[in-house]
Amino acid sequence: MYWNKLKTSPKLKKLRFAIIGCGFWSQFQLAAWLELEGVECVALYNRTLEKATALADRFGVPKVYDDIDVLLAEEQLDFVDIVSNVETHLHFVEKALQAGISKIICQKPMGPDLEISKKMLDLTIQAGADFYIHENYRWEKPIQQVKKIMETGEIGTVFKGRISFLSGYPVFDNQPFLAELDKFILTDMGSHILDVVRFLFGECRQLFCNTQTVNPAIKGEDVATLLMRMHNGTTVYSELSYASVMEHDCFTTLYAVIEGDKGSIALGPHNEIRVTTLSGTRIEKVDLPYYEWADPDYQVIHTAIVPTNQDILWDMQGKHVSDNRGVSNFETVKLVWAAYASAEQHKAIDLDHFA
Ligand code: 89V
Repeated sequence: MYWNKLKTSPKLKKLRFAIIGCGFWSQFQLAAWLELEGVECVALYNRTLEKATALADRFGVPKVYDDIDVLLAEEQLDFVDIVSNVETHLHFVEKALQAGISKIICQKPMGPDLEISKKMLDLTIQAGADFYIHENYRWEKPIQQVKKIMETGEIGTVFKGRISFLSGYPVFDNQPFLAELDKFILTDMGSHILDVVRFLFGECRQLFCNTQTVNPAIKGEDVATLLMRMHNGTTVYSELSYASVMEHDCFTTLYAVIEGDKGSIALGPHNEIRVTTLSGTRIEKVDLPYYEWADPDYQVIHTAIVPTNQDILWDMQGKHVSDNRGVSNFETVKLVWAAYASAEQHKAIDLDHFA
């Protein structure tokens, strides 16, 4: 499992990169890069320079810019890591390509809608650039462990799954722009959950989705419920909510129940996995790595940024092909927008004939 292989060769040349966007998420993204060998953050960009300066001072980054053109002209970069708001992703991808940068990482979701996401993917393919989407939930340690157990065959052939994210966490306090999105939970959290669905169960053939807005203070939907038929026949039910009051709040992990013909796997609170077969139930507790920079409220996902970055770095170094490449992540993007189409049209969407 990748979690056990986090090593890079110190002999390789360090890849020089810049972070574009110094909002809430950038401090964790940068701190996670600093856990790895083989990379060097040489510059930060933010349209408000003070934010870039504060981050640079904290992490010892030598240069800051509030003009992206100047940064791209002055710095010798191997890659850029775009951590800005989704509306600006295309703009910065275009800027990087124009500057001849051949490796681009961008936060999820790829773009603010399906068309712009497709445009980003096409532009990077046409330019021959390596394009990655920073998708970290499939790298959460409990999710990796669930996948590992599935692959042992202990629960037999999987026929059904449930993936849940039910939360009441005041996510808008740290990321106020989320309350302003016309499309909220499916783009912000659905991008993660549907990517995990693909990671665990393969590609989706058909889906049905219902969305609701429960919190009157936000623009977009905060509840989405999906039923999916996968290519291999597995049925997956997935529920996402930021309007839930639960005994065990999911933020920021996922709960899962996976059924096979010989047993079941349940991932629940406190990163505990319960595996049940006819012989009984055994319990595995997944211990997370500790990073002093990780916010305890976000511990599962913040600690997953490190293996995500490592996975992308290995791809950039030619060591393997990452599933976080844009071309693979676009399948997740399609699921998100098929879910909106289903909710709007009140009907199931056939993925083979979508986008
Ligand atoms: O993981 C994320 O993409 C974050 C949050 C947990 C708030 O949704 O935006």
